[in-house]
Amino acid sequence: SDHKQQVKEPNTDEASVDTFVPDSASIASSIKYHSEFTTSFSPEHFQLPKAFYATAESVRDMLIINWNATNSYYEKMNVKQAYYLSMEYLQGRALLNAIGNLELSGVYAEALKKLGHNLEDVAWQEPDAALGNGGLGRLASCFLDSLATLNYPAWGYGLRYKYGLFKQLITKEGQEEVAENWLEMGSPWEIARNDVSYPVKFYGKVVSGTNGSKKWVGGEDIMAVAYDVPIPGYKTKTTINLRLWSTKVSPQEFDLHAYNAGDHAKAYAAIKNAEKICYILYPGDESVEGKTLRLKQQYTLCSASLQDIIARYERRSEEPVNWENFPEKVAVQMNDTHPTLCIPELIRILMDVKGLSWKEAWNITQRTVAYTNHTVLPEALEKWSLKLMQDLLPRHVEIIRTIDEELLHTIVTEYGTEDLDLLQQKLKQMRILDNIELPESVAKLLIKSEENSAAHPTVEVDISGEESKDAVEEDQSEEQEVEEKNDVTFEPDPIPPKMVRMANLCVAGGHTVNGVAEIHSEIVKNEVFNDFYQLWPQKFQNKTNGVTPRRWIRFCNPDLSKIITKWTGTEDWIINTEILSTLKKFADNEDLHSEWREAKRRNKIKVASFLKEKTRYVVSPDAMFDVQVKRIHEYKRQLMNIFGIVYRYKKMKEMSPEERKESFVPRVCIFGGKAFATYVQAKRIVKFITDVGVTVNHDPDIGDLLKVVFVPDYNVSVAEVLIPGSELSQHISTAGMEASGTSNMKFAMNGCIVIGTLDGANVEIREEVGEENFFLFGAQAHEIAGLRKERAEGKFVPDPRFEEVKEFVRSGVFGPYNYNELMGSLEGNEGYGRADYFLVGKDFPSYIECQEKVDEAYRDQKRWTKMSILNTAGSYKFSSDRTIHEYARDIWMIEPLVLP
Ligand code: NBG
Repeated sequence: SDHKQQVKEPNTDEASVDTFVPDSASIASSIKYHSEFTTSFSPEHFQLPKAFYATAESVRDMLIINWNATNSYYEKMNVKQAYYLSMEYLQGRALLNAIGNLELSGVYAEALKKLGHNLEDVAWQEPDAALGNGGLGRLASCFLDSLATLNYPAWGYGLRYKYGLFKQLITKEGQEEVAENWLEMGSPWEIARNDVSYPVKFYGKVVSGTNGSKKWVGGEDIMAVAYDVPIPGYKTKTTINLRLWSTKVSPQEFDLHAYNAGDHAKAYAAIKNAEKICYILYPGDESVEGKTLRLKQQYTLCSASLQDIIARYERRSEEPVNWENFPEKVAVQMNDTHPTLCIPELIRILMDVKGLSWKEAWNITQRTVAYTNHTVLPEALEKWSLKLMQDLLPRHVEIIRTIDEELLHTIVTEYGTEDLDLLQQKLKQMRILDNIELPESVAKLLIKSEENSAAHPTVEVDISGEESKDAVEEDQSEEQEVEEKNDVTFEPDPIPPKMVRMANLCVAGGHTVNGVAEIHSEIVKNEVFNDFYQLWPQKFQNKTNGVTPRRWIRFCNPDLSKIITKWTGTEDWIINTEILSTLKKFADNEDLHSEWREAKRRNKIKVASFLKEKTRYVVSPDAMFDVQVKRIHEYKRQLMNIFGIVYRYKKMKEMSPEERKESFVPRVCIFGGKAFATYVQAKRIVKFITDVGVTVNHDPDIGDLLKVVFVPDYNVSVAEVLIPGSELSQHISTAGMEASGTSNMKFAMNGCIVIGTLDGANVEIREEVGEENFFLFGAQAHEIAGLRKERAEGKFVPDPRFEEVKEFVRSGVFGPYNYNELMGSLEGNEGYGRADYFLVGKDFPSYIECQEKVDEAYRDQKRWTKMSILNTAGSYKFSSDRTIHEYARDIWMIEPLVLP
């Protein structure tokens, strides 16, 4: 009841004096205005697409007012700001989120009604902005919402890809990709900032100036132009900025002479060359061209953002600028290794442009940047060819060499030269540069101590001056020799490729390294970066991920939200998710149970009609909705899920109809997710799931007892429909492989029960919701290495049920497609290398046994509903508000700043 008194009806009495709260009439007239003067649609008609753009324009007006107020206030107060640099943002749709955060949903619905439209239909017109691949990009977007809501002075920086993540079609052949032109009609949310642009250089060479200064000259110049996207917070005026860079030709590069002389192709080439940098999210990087483009993208993000941040710092500083103070005003967070070039770029600008010494620049940089690791998959830890980087960014490679040398000296100091083998091993493992001669200053030390192994040489750290320059030149000439030799002999290259290890650079250059869930941060410390952890234990932290409760409960699940507000007595849970835990005390309340079940059922009906529209499969809302939606990847083990379904199907087929009904709870098994376009095995998995669906869904023996549906084109908006209507949610990765997962949090918040392994954030979810409200199975992270070894030595004896499933698939029940390769990956047949690397066979028995427990729990609807309530009640920790508070306090050292 305490809470109840605090509940504020939106837009009633106490709108503060300086805030104008629009009513539905004024909104309707704003929408009408924009439909006439702003959108580029037929003037006579006010149909849905136009209604969306006109509505969005009217919201944009309000966002811009707050966004301007926020930016001017930051400028005036000159407080420390955090900058989140990310190559990906998975924003999804913005309309309902924006009016929800502005608390104007009701009046907007009314206004649109007056104009003959329904708000929900209008909202569905918006293209889904997918400037990201999956969890990493969606996390960045959730963080922006929390930063704004909590009034933290912070901005996001990213790239404005013309084509976001591809659109997925599901055909007879499986997944097909088509380009997603989300900007086709223009984006009403962005503000083109033609007044904010910076030059970005590629290629060229480094020349020495007076007293050791360096200058990067020549090469190719492009312009990065800012597009600003206002990000409104919930129930606050604070509206922060997401600044996305687009690229265009720099005026000097456009060859007017060539154009006038009729060589149009030459003149256009420069335009294309600049613009193509921001065409596509994550271009395939198999080819040399693709790699260069990706590196250009990364550098564009880093260079333009840092130039912008530095310009702002200078503008807000008094003359002469005190660079030493830069980290007191600026915190830069690198979202994974993709923005690692921030480190050498900040050093370059400070040294070559602002005239600081190496020592000063290196110190300021280390105090400014921090790094978040999002994966332990070795193939995902970025490495760049030194040659490619040397060509594209010659000055940065010089700087990276110096950082590498500095690091080597630190390692020598730490380990001493007594145990030379140990030292050599550490140097090799921890270096930023892989397969590259040691710089002379370090090599000398090693030789000296080898000659004089009894003595204890003092280690002199000398990285300035001529020595390092010599080392650079020597290495370059050596590289040339190698190339020439190869040309003549045609022998396969015996020399391992020279690479730059970006993650090592991040750890050396950042003041903090964090993992994204407790178990993941332990793996980061004890395995992935253990050498560094031993050297700098104080750098390592954990920041368990979170998701925004605005988008992921309040706006996507209004029915459940009403119930939560009613039973907790307040709407404050939307900001203060701890309040959700008060639901615990009503976990057995029958009234709550029936309301809870009703809401879930309404959401399931929405899912059913969505599935019908997208796939034409008709499913019953009385069945259990069992969902696995995420990127398709072998480690996420969609294969185990579908094998479990095949096992269930086979058992059903062996039974009489009565027995069948007795033994199984009816289920709708829903899959969704995209496979990377060149990831063949993942695409086979998609094809297999859809084939199983075709057979099972048309089997008259089975009816509503089992349906298997693959939802095409899974994205943020699809998640917003599926999650509220799900009951069981699968997070079944091989333990130790999923850094965190974030959809597991969204499902738990919406009262779904997780079936999962002890991996990523599952571990913490289970802790919070209680082990009796979580379906656990499978091997644990510390057992995996041993199990793989056993597997490789041929000692693993597969469970007969697993063999049975494979046999059944091979018998051709699911159509003529040849699944040999798919099965081969599980068996390690010739040509399939690592046999069942993700241990599907090992975990299969405990998985299907766990699924039996799921059926049993579901049969008892009272028990299930209680579990569901306790999942929502226990999910409060997983709000991205909590995560952002932790980043602000422990890494960025920033304070909230509330607008007056
Ligand atoms: C992903 C992990 C997820 C994690 C998100 C957000 C990458 C590289 N990593 O487990 O796979 O939840 O990052 O941290 O996309």
